[in-house]
Amino acid sequence: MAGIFGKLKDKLSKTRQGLVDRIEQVFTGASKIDDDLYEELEEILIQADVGVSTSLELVEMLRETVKERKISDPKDLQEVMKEQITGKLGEKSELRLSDSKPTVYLIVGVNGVGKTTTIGKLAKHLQEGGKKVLLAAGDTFRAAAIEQLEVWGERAGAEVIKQTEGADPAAVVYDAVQAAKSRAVDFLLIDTAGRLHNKVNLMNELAKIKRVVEREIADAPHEVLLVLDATTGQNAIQQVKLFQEVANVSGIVLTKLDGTAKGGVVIGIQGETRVPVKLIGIGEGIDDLKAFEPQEFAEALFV
Ligand SMILES: Nc1nc2c(ncn2[C@@H]2O[C@H](COP(=O)(O)OP(=O)(O)OP(=O)(O)O)[C@@H](O)[C@H]2O)c(=O)[nH]1
Ligand SMILES: [Mg+2]
Repeated sequence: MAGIFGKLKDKLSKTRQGLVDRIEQVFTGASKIDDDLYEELEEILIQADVGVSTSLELVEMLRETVKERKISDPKDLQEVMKEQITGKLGEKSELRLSDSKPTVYLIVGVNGVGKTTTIGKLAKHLQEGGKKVLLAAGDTFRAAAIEQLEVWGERAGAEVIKQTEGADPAAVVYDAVQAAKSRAVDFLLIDTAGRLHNKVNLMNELAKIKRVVEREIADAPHEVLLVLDATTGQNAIQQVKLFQEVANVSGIVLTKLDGTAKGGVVIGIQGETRVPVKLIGIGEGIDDLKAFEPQEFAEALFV
């Protein structure tokens, strides 16, 4: 049985081809370790969306290791690269849980990145683990957004607190927090809009939602999860900076890693922002959400 690891490996195949296989070709094709090799490597890393500064750092680290360990055969470099990339991916970072009910997660991100889908998948996972989950339809900008969340709620077996299109999202969230407290649910997952009339409105609205949650439950939200679409590559890193300013992002959900060659962006995100990737999306299905485990991710890329 290939199992979950096999599935992950399979979903990451494009990233593996664009990043790891190309690195390997450089190492196996070279007769010696020289500046040309380092330059080629740098180019591949940057092209694979690892991010310029993280790419430069990785190459510099490789140069130092080559000197330290007196490596002369380019074929020995693949293992060193794997070690270094695994190091850049950091330690596993778990979702924070509240000591008392409910644990509240606020889900933010620009439009179309996969916020609502992620909430549906996460709700299913939590419900399966015996937890009671409530969803808040904080995206009141489009009627379809509320319906979409309801469809996911049904699939996951989680109730949805909603108002009508155009309602004040902070009021929906207030209602949801009260319901979560009175029904003693384990988790409240709050969906938010990815697009409003303009960016300033969007950011103000998020700040307002967050204030309502903070006021009603002392240490909530327990996570502000920023959802990023891996297929946007370097743009994703810009989005972290934007949302950090208003929402104090505590974790990242990186979606659409399946079928993209831009999965190297996870190395850049971990290298260039201080926000840990906590979950990854590897498909549109309800079971296609995984905890991000750096070691396992690196193995799936390199094996
Ligand atoms: N392949 C793939 N598709 C995904 C993944 N996550 C979400 N999607 C798809 O991305 C599209 C947008 O997902 P939504 O969940 O509606 O995104 P959103 O952030 O809620 O979008 P807005 O509400 O418009 O801001 C849908 O077609 C999803 O099926 C993933 O991990 N892999
Ligand atoms: Mg949505």
